[in-house]
Amino acid sequence: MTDDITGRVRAIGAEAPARVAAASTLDELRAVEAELLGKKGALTELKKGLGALDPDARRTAGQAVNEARTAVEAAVAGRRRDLEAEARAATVAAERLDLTEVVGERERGSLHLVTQTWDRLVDVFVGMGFTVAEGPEVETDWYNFEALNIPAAHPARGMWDTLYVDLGAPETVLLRTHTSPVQIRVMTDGEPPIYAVMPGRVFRRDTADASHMPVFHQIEGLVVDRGISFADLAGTLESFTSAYFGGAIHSRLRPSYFPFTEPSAEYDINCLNCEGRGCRTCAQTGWLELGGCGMVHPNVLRNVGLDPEEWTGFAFGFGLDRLALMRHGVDDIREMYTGDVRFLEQFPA
Ligand code: 2NL
Repeated sequence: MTDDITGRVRAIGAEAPARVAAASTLDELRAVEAELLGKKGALTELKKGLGALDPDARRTAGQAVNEARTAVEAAVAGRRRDLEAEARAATVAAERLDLTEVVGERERGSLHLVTQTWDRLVDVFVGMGFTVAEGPEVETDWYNFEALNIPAAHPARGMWDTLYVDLGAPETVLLRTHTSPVQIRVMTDGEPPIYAVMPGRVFRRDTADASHMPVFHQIEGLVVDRGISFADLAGTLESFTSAYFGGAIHSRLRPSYFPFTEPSAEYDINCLNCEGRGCRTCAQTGWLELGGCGMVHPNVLRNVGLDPEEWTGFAFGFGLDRLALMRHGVDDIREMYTGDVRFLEQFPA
């Protein structure tokens, strides 16, 4: 009887670690704990039998019960710690929030096609020894017309549909219709020799269509020095043409009329599409008109206080937007000013 109880108690104590370890959840562990240590558990049941034993056997068996109890309690406590840690780790993993964010690559803009064209033109002229001058966009009648040999009553005024500004006497303050007033300012404020280009925004009272905008851009050039001839003008424009468009593109001058130059000429370049062979772009002529030019009119030189017997010069001018359109095969100038990113993105730089 004694051996029986003590033996069974010891067996329980020996089996306990394996049974406790087999519990894979906290609920299972509680069940194992109850089976071993609870009020109706195995050890409690065996303990009830101790009263029937003789004192020596009772002491031995009682000691075995206490040892078994201690061993079971330690095993349960250890397993509980492990299971609780596992449960906490599972909760943390399940409730984990990903607070990181993938930040897309930053998009880089680019300069507008007009600005790119402006910069390249200036680069080429600076490379040829010209300086760059800029001036006001709101001008007076003198700088925009009078000084340029275009008197008020002159029919040539009709060449420019002018936007007047409500300042001073009627029709005396205006939005410049060309960059030529800057050339008048350069000649008035400085001394020859002058080798300068003037890029800038200009304004005409025009309805927007495929080839006209009321606001557009020009670049003009001016040379004033001693002994400047028409050959210098032709040579300068030919050098510019091959520097800007490449060696396959050449220039030609055709007689024309401007009030501020005499003689005057239109400035053509080989068609950029067919390089002069003839195609639909140039109506089979091989040539595209880029701008105008001529020898500075003696009246203009007098107007800025220069003696035409001492100084001669040439000037030229062309549309910057028009040039950009030709160069890139764009068929509508309005594309330049609607700010549609699908158009602008085609000219990254
Ligand atoms: C064109 C033609 C031209 C000029 C501009 C000029 C300026 C002064 C004196 C003489 Cl101060 N001439 N500039 C000369 C000839 C033509 O421009 O078609 N521009 C878009």
